[in-house]
Amino acid sequence: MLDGKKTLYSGMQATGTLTLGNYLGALKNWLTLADEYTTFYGVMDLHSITVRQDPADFRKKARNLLTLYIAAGLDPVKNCIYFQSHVPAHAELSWILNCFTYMGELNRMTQFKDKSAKHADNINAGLFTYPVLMAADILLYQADVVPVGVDQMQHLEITRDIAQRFNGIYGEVFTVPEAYLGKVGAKVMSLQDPTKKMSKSDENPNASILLMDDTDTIIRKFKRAVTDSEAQVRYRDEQPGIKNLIDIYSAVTGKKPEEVEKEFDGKGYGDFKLAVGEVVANMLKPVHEEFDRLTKDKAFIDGIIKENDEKAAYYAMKTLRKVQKKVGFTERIR
Ligand code: ATP
Ligand code: LTN
Repeated sequence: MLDGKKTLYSGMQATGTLTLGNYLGALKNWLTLADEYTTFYGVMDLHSITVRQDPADFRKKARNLLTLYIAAGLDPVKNCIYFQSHVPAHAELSWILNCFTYMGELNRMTQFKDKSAKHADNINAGLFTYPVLMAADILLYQADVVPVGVDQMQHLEITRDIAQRFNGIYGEVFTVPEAYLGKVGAKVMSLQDPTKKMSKSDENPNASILLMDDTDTIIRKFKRAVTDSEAQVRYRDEQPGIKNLIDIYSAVTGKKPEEVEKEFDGKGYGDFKLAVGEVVANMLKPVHEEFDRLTKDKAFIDGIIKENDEKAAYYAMKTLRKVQKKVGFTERIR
């Protein structure tokens, strides 16, 4: 509890380019949370190197992600937006928590299994202990709530288990976090295979709308979206492609699926796809403009980085010192 508010922690890996799925499913929902919570959002660059990165490209992507958080509307004064790698306490607590996590627990993680299959030539120890670092992220800030998608629930569960195990031995050191289930988070599906989620690591460029795609590209990708031959805009499981487009249209416009069905009653898929493309492009236009403006203002972004790094480090250090004392490390002499 900071300033009488509960604490919220979340973040995204600095890999790939954000998709419409990341935006509607995560980022957009973060924008209003600062009123109710003390919020921390990391650019999770320590996690990113569990998969090989090209240094120059990675540096650019990480900074772009932080800039995009702000361009999308996260106020960097109200929200602590920072780079995970700039706060050494993450790596330090992660080591300590490694010693309170069992191999058997980590072996059960489905993300580890998936990523090892995908990167069979680089199954490194970091990939295996990824969830311990994630637990350190969350526990350092004594987070009460963590907004994550269903894919990350298993990691949140292990975070809770580690926290409870540690508290069981040393007393109430960590807040045990809960998953934050906000408004029904849109699950955006691939435009080429509506049974799969839209993902930034999809090889087919037509499957995902990237947050930085221009209007023409967005409209073209929606026009090519895989649908069906029913020729009616109906919200039903039998038409997963159309259902996904209705979900996207609803998430952007705030209209209910029934209202969308009515609006496009009797109209063809071509008209509907164009309309979806247009509302998405219009939603993203101000984000693009703000991103371009912020990218040019190096001094402003640098200032935000410096200020928020310090703020994050202050809170993280408080927890780390407490943990070090509890486990019995010798006190520092100053
Ligand atoms: P990758 O393709 O590299 O696995 P990803 O696109 O799935 O990545 P993450 O970085 O794992 O994205 O997730 C960042 C956040 O965005 C998470 O909270 C996740 O739940 C959310 N998210 C990702 N994809 C979607 C989607 N298609 N629909 C809704 N939310 C999503
Ligand atoms: N593993 C998460 C990213 C992530 C995260 C966190 C999310 C790393 N540390 C702490 C919430 C809290 C992902 O892949 N989406």
